[in-house]
Amino acid sequence: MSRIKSWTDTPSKPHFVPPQGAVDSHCHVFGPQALYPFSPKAKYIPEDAGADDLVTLRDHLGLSRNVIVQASCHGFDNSATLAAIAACGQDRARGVAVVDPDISDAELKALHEGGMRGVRFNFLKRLVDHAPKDKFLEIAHRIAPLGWHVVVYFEADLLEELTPFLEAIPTTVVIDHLGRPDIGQGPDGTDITAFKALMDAHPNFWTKVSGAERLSLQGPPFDDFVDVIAPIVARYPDRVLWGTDWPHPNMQHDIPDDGRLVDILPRLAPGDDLLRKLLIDNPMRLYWPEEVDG
Ligand code: 0GY
Repeated sequence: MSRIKSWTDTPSKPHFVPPQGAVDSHCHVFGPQALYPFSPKAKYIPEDAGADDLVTLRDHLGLSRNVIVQASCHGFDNSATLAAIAACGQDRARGVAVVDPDISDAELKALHEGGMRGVRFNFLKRLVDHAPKDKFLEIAHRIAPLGWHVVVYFEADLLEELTPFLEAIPTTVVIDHLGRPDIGQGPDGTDITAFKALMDAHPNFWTKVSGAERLSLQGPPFDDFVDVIAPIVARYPDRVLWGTDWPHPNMQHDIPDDGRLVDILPRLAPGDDLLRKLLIDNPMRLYWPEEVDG
């Protein structure tokens, strides 16, 4: 398998200046392979994208903190993500782990000490071979006492089938990239309507209003994405997160300019109040609760 370079080394400087303390709540690191080899089961093998590059990007974009989500190419071995959290410092980075269902309590505790605050369940067949719901629920019950939450990644065609499983999760549930709706259906389309019904019915469900570069049919400046997703931010202001998704796993065409992804923010969340919730208050509650008053 040849290694994929899925990001640009020369992102533009955003025109939009994020508020001080803004969190990139969805990004990843890859390797470096020499230190942290990729999983034999990886569905793609990326070029190295480690903590130094992430910090350079964070500062370039005017962001303050990162939530580093374990990428599928590293399987159940969270060492690369933990090393990146340590390199950034836990005041600047926290993480979301992917764990073997047979993980021990001691290993979960070590992940917590290393800055993990959630676990991710991935249902994309092109990324993982197995997504055992019964095992995932066992894990969800075991991480609940740590104060962690569950992150789920699925596509819109699975929403209905997965709903009973999602409802059985005892923690906050964060849905990656809005469950990947078909943006081309517009703001009242079937996919986003079903997604809103799910969010309306479950106050413990949150979502990441990220993935414009994957979901938009039009590309920059992502007007179609903004038309469909800005109403979601307005409807659930206290249950939304945003992230760059750098280094954009698996993307091989139309590699996004991260500066332009940041430039969507004032249109996704118009006004200081919404922006502050999306970029600071909401992620701080999930990832740095010890810094949140009350
Ligand atoms: C994402 C996207 C993807 C990949 C992964 O863990 C992963 O490998 O998350 C994808 O290919 O859609 O946004 O994190």
